[in-house]
Amino acid sequence: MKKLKKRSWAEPWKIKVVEPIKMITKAEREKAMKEAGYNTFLLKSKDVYIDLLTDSGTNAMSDNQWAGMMIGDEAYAGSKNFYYLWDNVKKYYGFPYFVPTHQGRAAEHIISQIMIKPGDFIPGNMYFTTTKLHQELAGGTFVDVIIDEAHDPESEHPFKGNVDLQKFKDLIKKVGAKKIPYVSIAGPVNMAGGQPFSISNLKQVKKIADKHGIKLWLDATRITENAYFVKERERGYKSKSISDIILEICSYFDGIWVSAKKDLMVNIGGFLATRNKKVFEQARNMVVVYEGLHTYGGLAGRDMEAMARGIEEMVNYDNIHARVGQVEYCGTKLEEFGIPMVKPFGGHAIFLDAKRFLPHIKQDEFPAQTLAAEIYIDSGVRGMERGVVSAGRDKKTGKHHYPKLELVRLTFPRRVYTQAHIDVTVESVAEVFSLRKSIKGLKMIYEPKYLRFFQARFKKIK
Ligand code: PM9
Repeated sequence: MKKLKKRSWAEPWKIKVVEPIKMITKAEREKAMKEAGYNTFLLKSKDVYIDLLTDSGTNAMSDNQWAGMMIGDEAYAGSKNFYYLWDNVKKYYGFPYFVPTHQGRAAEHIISQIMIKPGDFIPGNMYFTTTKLHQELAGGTFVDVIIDEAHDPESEHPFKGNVDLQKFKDLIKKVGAKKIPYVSIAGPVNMAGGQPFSISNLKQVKKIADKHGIKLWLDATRITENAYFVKERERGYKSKSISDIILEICSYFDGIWVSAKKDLMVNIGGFLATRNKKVFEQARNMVVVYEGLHTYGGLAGRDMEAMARGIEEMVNYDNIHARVGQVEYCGTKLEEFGIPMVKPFGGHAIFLDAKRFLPHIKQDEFPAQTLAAEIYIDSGVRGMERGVVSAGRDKKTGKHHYPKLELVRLTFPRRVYTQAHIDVTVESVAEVFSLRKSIKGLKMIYEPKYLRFFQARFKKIK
């Protein structure tokens, strides 16, 4: 008789509403990909079978969140949903002041414009596309001070999101603390593969920053995942709740910005929150220029209600355990086929290492862009490029940035797909891996000015 080795876990929810999906034929997928210029962002969603493009705004809301949508108070000013959301931001993130925005990058825009002066430098634990662009548009220069291990897909460091303290100190020495308005920390680090920072590293960063009068700001978009990894991996946190860990992390920061489209499991929304009254007053004034009145920030009352309820759900341990567990399930299955990936597996996605997957394709022929397109053609599974295309060009030389990490992200929307969808995805990646030697790279034929990965077009190299 087969002996039970370990007990399985299951998602803490059951499915009440379903949205039909279907797989179109391979010939149709080839045509769709060509028409989309080999850019998965340009595919029509009706042509996608399993959509792992992003976990942003693609989540399944709970019955409780949908019920909340029905009590949306759509008053132009002072909606009751705004006050409920504000209360939850205070309670779960620990900041007294709060400004809603329609999504994360709107909050990044406001914070960058308030905090950064032309000529400033912003150290951070690896760039994120929209964050860095807003810092640059405000006249700043982003400086990567993440530990070297973060750029190595094979390093098994448990906290690859940590700041390299020496790199941070060197920057202060080089440019002077006055030119560093804040340290821009993200947790987990999206572009590094969803890798967390540790609280002990954060405390050390804070100590150096305090000594020089430099503030810390946090991109808390997926902070629940970072808190989960701290609980699992950092000494002293095992018995703490996710909620307590988030509150402790936030206590080291002057403020945060959040894309609510991730942790909060809503389809739209964002916000910034701070303990700095002056920054708050400025942000509250700027939001009326770009988003709408400060009590709705470009959102409907019902959206804010769903966000407020989403915060309460995101801190539920079983929820976050199932979420990260799904990513781990996918990674473990892929490992059985010898697929090269970023290790350890991240919180929101599996990142395929395109450099090792397609070693015969040079980085300026876009291996990750190519791989994302090939997986879609094989099975209708849509992932996204996180490599040279996402990294953009050097502002001074005009040449491509060539990041060490050339990755395809298979991102899991929260509460959307089952293990069977993951099995289909794994088999597709394995199939493409078995045919990898015959795959040719791409040539870029159209490049937009900003965030080119969203809209660039490519053609196949013959
Ligand atoms: N992240 C993602 O798919 C959606 C757009 S970029 C492909 O990962 C962080 C850490 C993010 C993020 C968006 C934003 C911007 C800020 N910080 O998309 O504007 O991952 O709500 O947030 C995406 P918004």
